[in-house]
Amino acid sequence: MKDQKINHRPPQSSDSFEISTPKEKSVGMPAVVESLRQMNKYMDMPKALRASLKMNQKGGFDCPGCAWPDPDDERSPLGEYCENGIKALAEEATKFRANPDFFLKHSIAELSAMSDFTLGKSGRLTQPMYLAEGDDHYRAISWEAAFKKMAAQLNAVNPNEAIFYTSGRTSNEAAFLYQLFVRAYGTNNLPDCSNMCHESSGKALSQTLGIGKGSVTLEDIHQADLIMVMGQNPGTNHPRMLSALEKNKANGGTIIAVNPMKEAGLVHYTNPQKVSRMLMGGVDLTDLYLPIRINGDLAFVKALMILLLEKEEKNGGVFDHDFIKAQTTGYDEVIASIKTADFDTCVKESGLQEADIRKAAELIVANKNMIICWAMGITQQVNGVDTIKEIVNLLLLRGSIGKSGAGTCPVRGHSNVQGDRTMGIYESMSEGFHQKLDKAFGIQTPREHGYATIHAIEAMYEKKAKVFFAMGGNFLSAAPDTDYTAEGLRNCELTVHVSTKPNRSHLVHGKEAIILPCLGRTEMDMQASGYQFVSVENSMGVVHSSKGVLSPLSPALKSEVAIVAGLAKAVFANSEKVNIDWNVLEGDYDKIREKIEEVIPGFEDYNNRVREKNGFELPNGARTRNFSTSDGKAHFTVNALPENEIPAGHYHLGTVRSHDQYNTTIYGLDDRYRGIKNGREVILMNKKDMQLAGFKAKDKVNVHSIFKGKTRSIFNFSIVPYDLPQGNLMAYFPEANPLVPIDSFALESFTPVSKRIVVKLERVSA
Ligand SMILES: Nc1nc2c(c(=O)[nH]1)N[C@H]1C(S)=C(S)[C@@H](COP(=O)(O)OP(=O)(O)OC[C@H]3O[C@@H](n4cnc5c(=O)[nH]c(N)nc54)[C@H](O)[C@@H]3O)O[C@H]1N2
Ligand SMILES: Nc1nc2c(c(=O)[nH]1)N[C@H]1C(S)=C(S)[C@@H](COP(=O)(O)OP(=O)(O)OC[C@H]3O[C@@H](n4cnc5c(=O)[nH]c(N)nc54)[C@H](O)[C@@H]3O)O[C@H]1N2
Ligand SMILES: [Mo]
Repeated sequence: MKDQKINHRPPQSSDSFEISTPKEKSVGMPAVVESLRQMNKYMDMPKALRASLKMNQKGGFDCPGCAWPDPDDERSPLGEYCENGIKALAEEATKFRANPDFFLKHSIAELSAMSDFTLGKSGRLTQPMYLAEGDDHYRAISWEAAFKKMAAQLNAVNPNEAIFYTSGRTSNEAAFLYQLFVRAYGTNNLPDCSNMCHESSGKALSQTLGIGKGSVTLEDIHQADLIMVMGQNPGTNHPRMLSALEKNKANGGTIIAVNPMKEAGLVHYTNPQKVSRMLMGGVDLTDLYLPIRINGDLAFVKALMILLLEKEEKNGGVFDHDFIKAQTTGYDEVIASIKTADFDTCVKESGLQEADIRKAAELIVANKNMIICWAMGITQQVNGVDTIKEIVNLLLLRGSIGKSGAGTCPVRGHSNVQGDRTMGIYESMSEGFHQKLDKAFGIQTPREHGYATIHAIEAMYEKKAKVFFAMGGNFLSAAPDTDYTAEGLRNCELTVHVSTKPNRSHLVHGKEAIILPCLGRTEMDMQASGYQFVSVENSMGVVHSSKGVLSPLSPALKSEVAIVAGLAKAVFANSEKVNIDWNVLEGDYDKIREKIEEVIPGFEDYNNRVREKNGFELPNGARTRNFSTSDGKAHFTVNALPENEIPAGHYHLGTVRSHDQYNTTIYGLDDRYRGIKNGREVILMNKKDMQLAGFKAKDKVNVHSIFKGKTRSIFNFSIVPYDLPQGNLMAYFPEANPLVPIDSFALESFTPVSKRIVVKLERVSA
């Protein structure tokens, strides 16, 4: 068994699949049926119903899915849930168990031969598991022994040789305690999933508007005159956003969607919680759909600005001069750059029809208050930071910031990814933060910046890091360049994962490996002082509580807070420098919140305000036109057009989520809206491109990504004809991750370029 190869790439999930016409309508009855089917298949039904009624309800738990906010007053009695929220629930509260017997039955090699779908469906982890050096099976271990082993290893290395990753589901309380432990231990190596996600937004927004978060509230979305949704697929990834867009339409709003793919959720929506809407057949959401070429967004926004300037110079009234004069800098420079930009080049680079861009400009001028929403189609590009700065330019010209119905809306992914960052999960926190943390706990934390994700992978690959600890997530599969990342993890002395379910990162391990099973959001968290709740921050900066309702599926599960505290106690058992009472913090989360209040601005009176019905809003300068930049003004910036040219015979490939997955967790093998059934190893391709290259539907190809002289490949993927701009291809994340080069990242934010991989296709002969 020992020398059997461990698959670090996901094996084929299915070898037969069907293609049908993509849908133009989303949600409605099929979504309700699918939710029930998932609950029925993976959960005990009474438990499932009880839990679903508590999801996103006051006093209940926050959906473990996305970070979209909940409405204050109008939560549906059916539960403020959505199809993909239910799938997230069914996944976490599953009736299946990956218990010690499961690991005794299957060696690591056998587990790695399972597809991601099968592996995930094996169920919830129930016991801490340990893989000894040279062993081929994980075996049950006690918590105490696990903490001891980790502490011994952590105390044997230099703290900067250890890496502490966080995925974005971790609560504020757990995240704060975790970063405290890591910094008290002696490093700022705190990479997180945000590095691969909205880091470009954070960088661009903090430079231009003085805050790395979006500026709008849910009410703004309802009230905006115009919403432009760029590089985002809310029908699948933020389904509750659709009911906010529906409300915007009902209030007379206009929606523009900018996306290479015509996503069903953006086109038409039937609200599943309103019987009348189900009978009436729903609403058309998007007024203007712009099938942009991959990474054509910056050119598109520039083209819009050229047209707006023309209109401004002709008739006036387009730019908000009062605002611009009083509260911005860089206006003259940006106008000068717009004047020298070439409109035809911008049109060509965007891949859009000139008439469509003119229509969009007219809609912008006709509608006073504008919000721009965006997600991964914008951030995961080499020039992602610049594109977002260009988006800010457009909003600033219109004065569309810091007033009702206007502003920036980066739509966050994981349900507490924004909160984790607020809590200090970041490799380079400010000096002010460190000083307060030091004072609150009587410690001296290191100031040297740590590794973000890409640098952490490189450090492991180069053997500069020896311990990898992950608070949630599935680092191997989520990270770029799967083969390279796998080698990095294998170079470690110890890899540890705090997880709810088995995933591929458990199988591609260091010399020793540990899996620590934790409570999920849905489960009751009992500690010394009693029943605990945690808190999370949604995409719009509202902090609110989340309380699990289901009894934990195994008595051995620990909360993430208890795991951090347990590890800290073991690591600092003989420490003279760190003298923190971890038991007090673990036993009563109010005590952690008191400390958060001491260290992090905006959390005054945390324990009282978090108990209020709708939680509380964190301060947000951009929302009130108080820009916390160096000069207190919003900054216009000049951003060059990116270089998108590729040699003949090459394509741009983007990686996206199907309707049946949560990042690397595969719920099922279908992508209902896109008409793909029972298959994930697919390459979506324009029909004309297929003809030109001589491909038929379902032809098999190997895909080669060529970057800086190195070729990376994936094999035996099937061509699916799809309505995409010519020259653009799409495939699913994580199957296509081996193609994303480790050294291809967004400038300034170091976000892997997952949306524009330069590839060639090679036919696989039958
Ligand atoms: N059910 C479910 N919910 C989720 C997730 C999930 O996996 N499943 N993941 C969560 C996470 S962590 C995140 S970050 C979010 C992700 O949410 P999204 O950003 O919506 O996720 P992606 O599937 O990456 O989709 C990106 C969209 O951008 C488009 N696109 C690709 N390239 C370009 C481009 O160059 N320009 C433009 N304008 N568009 C482009 C794609 O066609 C696609 O519609 O969702 C969160 N919610
Ligand atoms: N090619 C490509 N790569 C990408 C992307 C892309 O669009 N294309 N998107 C990127 C983005 S936006 C993101 S955010 C990252 C996501 O990266 P990650 O956050 O690392 O990945 P997930 O798949 O969300 O993690 C799933 C695992 O988390 C664990 N888990 C679930 N719930 C909990 C919990 O409550 N507590 C704990 N401790 N563990 C839990 C389970 O064991 C599960 O297997 O991937 C990035 N990678
Ligand atoms: Mo994300």
